[in-house]
Amino acid sequence: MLESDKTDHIKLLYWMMLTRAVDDRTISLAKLGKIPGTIFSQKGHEAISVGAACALSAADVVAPMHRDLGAYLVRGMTPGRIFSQAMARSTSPSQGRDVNTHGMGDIELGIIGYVSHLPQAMTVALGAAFSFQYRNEPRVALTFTGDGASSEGAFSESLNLAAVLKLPIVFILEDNQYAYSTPSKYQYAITDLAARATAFGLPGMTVSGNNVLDVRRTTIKAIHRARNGGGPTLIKANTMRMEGHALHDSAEYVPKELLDKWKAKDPIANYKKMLYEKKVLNRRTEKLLLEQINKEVSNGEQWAENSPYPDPSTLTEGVYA
Ligand SMILES: Cc1ncc(C[n+]2csc(CCOP(=O)(O)OP(=O)(O)O)c2C)c(N)n1
Ligand SMILES: [Mg+2]
Repeated sequence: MLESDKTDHIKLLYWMMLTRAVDDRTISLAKLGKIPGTIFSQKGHEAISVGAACALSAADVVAPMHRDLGAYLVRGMTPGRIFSQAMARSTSPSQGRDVNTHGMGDIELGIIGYVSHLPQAMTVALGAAFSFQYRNEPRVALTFTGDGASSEGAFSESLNLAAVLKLPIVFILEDNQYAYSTPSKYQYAITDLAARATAFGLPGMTVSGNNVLDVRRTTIKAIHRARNGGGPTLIKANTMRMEGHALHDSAEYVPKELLDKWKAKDPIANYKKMLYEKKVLNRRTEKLLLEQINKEVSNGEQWAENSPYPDPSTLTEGVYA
């Protein structure tokens, strides 16, 4: 294996481990009462958000949903800013106006702030893709949505318009088998959500959402197609939501056997195992990675905790209507 391939594998592992570490720490901070609002666990989704975001070029944009922490990190949002968003501090991307991933954007990093109303992030990404096409810029928009959100009208409308206009956009559908407490079988009657793309005349493909290489490879192809005038693609990534919908939800409605089955498919543990087998990873490198991640997480947390809350006198700033 080439040295550059090794570095690439280690980078993917690093982003997924960092995503999980930030997620785990945010949940702990919430349990310590340091976070207003709730937290959406990212566990099980790391390979999707990291793999897809790693396929983007610097000038592209991403419009994430609420389980795409990895995409924020890959695009350059620091753990400190993510913690400060969760703690509603003035140094956060939403300047303390919102918590968790809601409104957490940074256009300088090519991240469109998360739109709470599902799946409206798709329509904003669509607008960005339209502007790229209109201005003849070789840029692509990437957006994520969930299986539940795909039952909303804006999902179909976005796919349709993107296909008609051949827009440079890639849609990732994260099928984690539940939308809040509703399992897939009560949401839709088709067996594979990727088939929905066919109805609108764009390619729909399925990837293993727990395999970061599979996600990245497929997204790279779709981005290449979009950038070269080939139009949009829908990529459906299969995974499992490994925690409740949000912190308050113990998800007793999810069968334990299903969780056990998917625990064995953990995207990080399996990738690590593969890297050990290929001799890309060894104990020393793993230890260094962990030390680096722990440092970033604890420095970020401290920075966020030391950041002030927004000054009440700024309350109406940034309000346009
Ligand atoms: C239009 C709309 N209805 C309801 C909600 C509340 N809500 C937030 S996440 C969620 C579940 C979405 O399920 P899915 O799209 O499968 O994403 P997942 O949470 O499983 O990742 C709901 C109902 C919302 N944000 N927007
Ligand atoms: Mg879901």
